[in-house]
Amino acid sequence: MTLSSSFNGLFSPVAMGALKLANRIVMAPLTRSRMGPDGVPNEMHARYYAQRASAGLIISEATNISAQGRGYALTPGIWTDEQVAGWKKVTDAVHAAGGLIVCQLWHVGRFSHVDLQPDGAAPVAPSAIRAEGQTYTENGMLDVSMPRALETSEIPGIIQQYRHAAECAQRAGFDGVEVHSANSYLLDQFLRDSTNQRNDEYGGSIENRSRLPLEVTAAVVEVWGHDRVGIRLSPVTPDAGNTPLDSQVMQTYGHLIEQLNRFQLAYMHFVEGATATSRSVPTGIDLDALRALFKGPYIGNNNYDLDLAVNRRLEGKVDAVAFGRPFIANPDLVHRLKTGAELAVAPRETYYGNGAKGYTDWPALVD
Ligand code: 8OZ
Repeated sequence: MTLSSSFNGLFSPVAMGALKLANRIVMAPLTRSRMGPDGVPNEMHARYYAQRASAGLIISEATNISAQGRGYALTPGIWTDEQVAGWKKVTDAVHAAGGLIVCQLWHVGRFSHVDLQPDGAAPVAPSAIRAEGQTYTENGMLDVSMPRALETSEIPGIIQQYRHAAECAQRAGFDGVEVHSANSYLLDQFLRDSTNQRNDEYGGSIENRSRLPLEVTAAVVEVWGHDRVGIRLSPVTPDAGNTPLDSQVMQTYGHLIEQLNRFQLAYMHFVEGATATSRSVPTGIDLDALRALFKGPYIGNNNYDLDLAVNRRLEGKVDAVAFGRPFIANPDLVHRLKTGAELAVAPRETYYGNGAKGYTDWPALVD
C-alpha cells in the first residue's frame, strides 16, 4: 500500500444529487468509435461498460442527440428506438454489475462534414465560421465542412433535440444524463465569442451567449429532474476544431456557472486545462476560482493520476475525479488505484475502431 492509495478520500461513497456513487472514481466519457452506421450499441458495448462498472459513475461516450448532431462516423446515437433498445442492453449490464451510468448528450455543431449530415446538408453552428481540422467520416478523414448559421426560429428545434434525446435516455434505463457543453461543440460554440457572432438574443452579451446552454439544461432538467442531470465544461480547451477561447473566459464561464447554480444539478464535470492535452492554463485564468463558483458536487477531470487525485481531494478541491484513458486498459481501475497496483497502458491505436480488440479484451487483475 502506498500512502496515496491508503487515503480513503477517493474510495468513500458520495451522493451527487440522486446519484449515489460507491466511490469517487468516475469513468470519463471516452469516444471509442466502435458503433455501426446506425449508432446502435450491442452486446459488445454492454460488455465493455459492464467490465468498468466498479467506477463510482460511468459517463457514457459522447452520444449524438440527433442525425444533425453527428460529427464523427461510428459514434452512438440516442434518438431512435433501435438506439434506445441498444443502450438498454448496456444499462442493464452495468446495473447487473452494480454500477451507475449516465448518458452524455452531444451535438457537435459546426464540427462535422456534409457526408455525416442528413441529405448532405451543411453542419449547423451559431455563426458561419469554419472550424479547422478533419473529422472521421465513412469516407475516411476529411476536412470539416463550412457550417451555416442557425436561424433564431430554429433554436426551439435544437432544444427539442436535447429534450427528445433526454427522454430516449430515460427509456434506455440510464441513471441520468450529462449535458456535453465542452470541447468546442455546439453549446461551447454558442458560449464563446470566437464562434458566436450572432446579433439575436443568442449572441452578443455574455448573458445572450449563455442562453442556449441554460435553455438546454432547463429542458433536460424538466425531463429528468435536477438531481439526475450533470454538465461538462472545458473553458480553456481549443479542440475540437482548434477553436479560439472566449475573449473573457473568467467572466463568460463565471456567469454560466453562477446561472447553473439555480438548477441544483447533480454535478459539474470540469476539464481542468486543455482536454486530454495539458493542465496548464493561459495567464489570467484561474480554473479553481471558476470551480469555487459552483455550488454543488464537482468532478475534476484532465490528466489525473492517483497522486494528483489524492492531493486535490486532500485540498478539498474535488468531490470526485474522472479518469478517461486509464479506464481503457484497466477495467478494474478502482481496485488498482485502491491497492496501488500497476496500471496497464493502452496504446493509442486501440483508442478508436477495431471492434473487440483493444476494447473488451483488457483483463481485470482479479475476476
Ligand atoms: C475524441 C474523439 C472524438 C470526439 C470530445 C466527444 O472531445 C469528444 C471526442 C473525443 O468531447
